[in-house]
Amino acid sequence: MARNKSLDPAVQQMIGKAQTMGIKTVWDRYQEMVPQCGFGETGLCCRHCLQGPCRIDPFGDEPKTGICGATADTMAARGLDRAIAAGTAAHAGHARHVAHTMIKMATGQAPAYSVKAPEKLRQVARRIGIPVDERDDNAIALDVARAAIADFHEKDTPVLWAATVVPPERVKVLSGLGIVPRGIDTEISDIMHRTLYGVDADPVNLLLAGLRCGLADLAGCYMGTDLSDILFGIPQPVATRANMGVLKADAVNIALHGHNPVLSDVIVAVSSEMEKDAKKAGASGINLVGVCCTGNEVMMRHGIPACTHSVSQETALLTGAVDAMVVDYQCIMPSVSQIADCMGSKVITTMENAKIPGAQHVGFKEEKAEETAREIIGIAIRNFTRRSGKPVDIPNITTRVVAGFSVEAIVGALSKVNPADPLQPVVDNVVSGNIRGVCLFAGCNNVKVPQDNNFVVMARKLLKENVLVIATGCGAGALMRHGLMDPANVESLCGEGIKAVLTAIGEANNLGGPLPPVLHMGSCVDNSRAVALAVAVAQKLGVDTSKLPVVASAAEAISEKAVSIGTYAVAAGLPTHVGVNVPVLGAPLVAKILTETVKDLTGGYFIVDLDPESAADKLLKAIDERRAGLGL
Ligand code: NFS
Ligand code: SF4
Repeated sequence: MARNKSLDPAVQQMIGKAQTMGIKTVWDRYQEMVPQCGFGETGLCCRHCLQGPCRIDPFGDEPKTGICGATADTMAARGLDRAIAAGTAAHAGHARHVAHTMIKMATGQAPAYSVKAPEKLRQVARRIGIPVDERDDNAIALDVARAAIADFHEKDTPVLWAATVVPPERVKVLSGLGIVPRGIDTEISDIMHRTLYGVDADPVNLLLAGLRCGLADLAGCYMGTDLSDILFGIPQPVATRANMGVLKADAVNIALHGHNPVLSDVIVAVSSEMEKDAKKAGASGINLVGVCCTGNEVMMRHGIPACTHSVSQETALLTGAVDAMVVDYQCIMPSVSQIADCMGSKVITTMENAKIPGAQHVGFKEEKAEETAREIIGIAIRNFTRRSGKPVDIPNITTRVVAGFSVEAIVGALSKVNPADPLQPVVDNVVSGNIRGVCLFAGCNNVKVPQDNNFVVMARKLLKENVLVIATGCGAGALMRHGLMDPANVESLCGEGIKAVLTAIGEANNLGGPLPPVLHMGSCVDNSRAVALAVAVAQKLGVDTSKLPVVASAAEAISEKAVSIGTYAVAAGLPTHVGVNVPVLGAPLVAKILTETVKDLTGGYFIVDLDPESAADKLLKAIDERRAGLGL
């Protein structure tokens, strides 16, 4: 039974435990919600004004428009736009938080932070036109952070973190469509305006604005990655482990959950100095583990092991071994505080905009980052004292993971193969067919899909077909928990071409074996790294990104952030698969534009397919079409 909920044996074990204990999880709550509302599911309900709610039945004799006259296509396009705006707002909030931290760092108000990657600081500064010669780190960082803040508001020039991160040819295509963003917040606000009662009713116009907002989301993500790399370091390959077996019965286990490294990175930094306090409390030490994208951030930069991801976040607490789950914002189910209560764990919220009833709140200020981090670790240690001696159930399951593949790390590894021209081997292997194409797996696990099933089935199939697979977010989490980031599995998982490529790079870097089958590029904001890689390869080949044999998949998406990311993937010209129903399918024109017509505009398009086998086939077909277009 548990298998139709999750493919992960550790999660299955904890679902069994929850059932025995009579604790409800996300899977139970889903069952109680079924059947879900068909109007909402197909995008045909609207609550944008107080005359509503309105719904349209695509089959029956009921009204074909809302009370104001909005058609199915208007409703669905408005709804989708609002999802894109919400996702964009989340990444924007994240990026702005890092930018403010950088300003405080550069002006001496936040001593816990410093410039960890001066070379990246200069590279970013140069890209956005900030002088670097003979200037010290803090002076440049202050200008970069101020330029970042300026990108949120409308100005005479386009958003820097959008217009400078894609090739000029792409900017030309996007400006021709009028979809280069003018300010990140401006675009979010524009969507809220035009989707208001009685404003934009034209589905095409609405969707174009949605694409522009999607590109504002690319800017937020890219900025989040750039500034985090500068403050916390550029990820480099690191060996670690994943799944719930990384919890230790005798240690103070702290699960870092959410998204922003601004707090979690400091917790990692001060945890070693608090080891002695943990030992005094009778623990073997402090054991930090990651959940969701905060987990990805600290795994990429510090090799912190990952406990679990996305839809299974509650199961981490069901082990009874987590002393504190420390959360910042985004993707944190409010249910965690109830489950923590049952299990004697503590959920600690830290952000002013993300409090959860039943959780303890420790407000985080960058100015006092280390003090807050110590306070949080102290709470976890005290909770360990209460838990100590009580039985825990830690599934004895882990997988080996090699992570840390920033673009810089990939280029670094490639430069051992060809020091003069690191990207040439990629081009050569694409031309020879050793690399048939590239697929990015991104986004969440959704309760409507047996957890990890779509990711694992699709990635296995594509690897056999010699597609280079990269991953971010909880998609990366899914693939790592099933061994797809363990170099030892290259032999069994990969087709001959990809195997040869991963092995050659591994050997040139003296790794004693290949790179892992799937390259972990980071958290969801780090989908920007995938864009950066695609842009670098496109420029090397001298073609636009829409010509590359590169595809993307949010195979088990949940969050509105996955919607905004999918939108910028399409705006960047990529065929983009979504493995769950998107609430537009009741609107024929909108569905057609997203899956077909948009191809003529940006080159990218959505593929909605709930079956992972046929979805993989469609992505392969898209890759082969692109190869044919390049004459390969
Ligand atoms: Ni992405 Fe990361 Fe995970 Fe989905 Fe949530 S943690 S930002 S939205 S659930 S992948
Ligand atoms: Fe109904 Fe129109 Fe109001 Fe939406 S905006 S709730 S369709 S009247």
